[in-house]
Amino acid sequence: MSHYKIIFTGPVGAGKSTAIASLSDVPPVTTDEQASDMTKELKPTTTVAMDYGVMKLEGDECIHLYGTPGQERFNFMWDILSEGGLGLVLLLDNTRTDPFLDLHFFMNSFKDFIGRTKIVIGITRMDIASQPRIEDYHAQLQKINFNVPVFSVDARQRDDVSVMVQALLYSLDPGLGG
Ligand SMILES: Nc1nc2c(ncn2[C@@H]2O[C@H](COP(=O)(O)OP(=O)(O)OP(=O)(O)O)[C@@H](O)[C@H]2O)c(=O)[nH]1
Ligand SMILES: [Mg+2]
Repeated sequence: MSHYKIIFTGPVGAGKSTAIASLSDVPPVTTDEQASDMTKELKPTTTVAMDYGVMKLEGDECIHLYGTPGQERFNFMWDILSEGGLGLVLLLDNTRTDPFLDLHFFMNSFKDFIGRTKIVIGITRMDIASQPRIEDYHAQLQKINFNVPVFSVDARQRDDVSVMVQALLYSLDPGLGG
């Protein structure tokens, strides 16, 4: 039996907990607590430690899905959760004030991890804000010499999340994407 671990990260409200819940084949573990400060204007709860879910593949293989808290004050969890991870899903909320700032912030925060693994990026809430466009994210990534797949995803839609994760798995091991 093979086990693989991938990490979901990104800013508050990008949809990490939602995406893991959409994808998981078992009831997800969440550590959401009532939000305080600015976060509660966005949504009632926020992840304080981690999310966890499992995606079953064909045969005995499964992918362990770990989500980080978005809030920077819990960033000590980012390294802990990344340990042993094979790939990263970076979710960005297109309605945030400056999604490119978020992009660069997370690419920099996870640069060591990204250096050793593979990454895919999912842009959420494009139904609410259609700008910036996917090609604008590609242009930003080119500036920092990254060629990363970028998907438009609604974290509530299992199929959207699944396509993005399959692309990541395929880039890790063409036998896995299925
Ligand atoms: N309209 C719209 N809503 C979305 C989309 N993707 C996710 N959401 C909603 O956005 C919210 C995301 O919340 P969470 O999943 O808690 O976000 P998170 O990234 O885990 O946030 P933290 O744990 O606080 O860092 C949920 O209410 C989702 O239903 C999308 O593409 N469009
Ligand atoms: Mg969360």
